[in-house]
Amino acid sequence: MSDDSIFSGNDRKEKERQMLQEGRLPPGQSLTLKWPVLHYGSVPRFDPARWDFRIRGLVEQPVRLTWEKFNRLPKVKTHSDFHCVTRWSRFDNDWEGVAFQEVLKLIKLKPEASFVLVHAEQGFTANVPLADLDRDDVLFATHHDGQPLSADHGYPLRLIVPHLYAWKSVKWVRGLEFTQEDVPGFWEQNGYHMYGDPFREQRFDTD
Ligand SMILES: Nc1nc2c(c(=O)[nH]1)N[C@H]1C(S)=C(S)[C@@H](COP(=O)(O)O)O[C@H]1N2
Ligand SMILES: [Mo]
Repeated sequence: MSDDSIFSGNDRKEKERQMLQEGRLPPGQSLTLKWPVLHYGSVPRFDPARWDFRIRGLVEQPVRLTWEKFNRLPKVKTHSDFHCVTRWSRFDNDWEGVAFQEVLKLIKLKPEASFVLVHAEQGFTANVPLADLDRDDVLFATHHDGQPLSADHGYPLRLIVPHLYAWKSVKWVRGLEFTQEDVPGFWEQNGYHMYGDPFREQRFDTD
């Protein structure tokens, strides 16, 4: 983004140069202090009475959690950077929510489970290897920088996978499907990379 008033042009360029050199800013990214909104489709409405979180696929027993149940799971706080494939990065985000590893405790995986198709409202999906979710910085966030998520940033619940491009950080998340093979999600079917490591610039399926 080129219109952050808090950064004057030279300060930003200098900081970007330094952060790139230190390996914190991925190549081809610019720093933003704002938080752009990006998604396909419209912002879904949240109905706590009908919302559920479903875990299925290669699990011994499928699980369905109501909002009340999900929201009562223990919470954690994390601090991480966020990198969008459209070339902006937002540093130092404070997230609060339910750790992915907390949700894993609710199920017994079948040994073949190796990938996850993350499901959201309106049929949106994203695929992530299980090992990339089973990390202590991955969570289902309810809060950002001390505030409840706004509707357009994913309220009431979004996934945060800080080490991959942000299209894997699924907003309005509603469930997980464990698979043996890597099944392409929404953006992955539309030309984006299957894995999406920002530090290797894995933007498109041709990268
Ligand atoms: N459900 C859903 N989640 C989504 C998307 C989407 O289209 N639908 N877009 C992704 C993309 S491309 C990005 S960059 C981030 C943006 O998150 P933000 O709008 O909170 O900045 O959300 C991701 N999560
Ligand atoms: Mo994105």
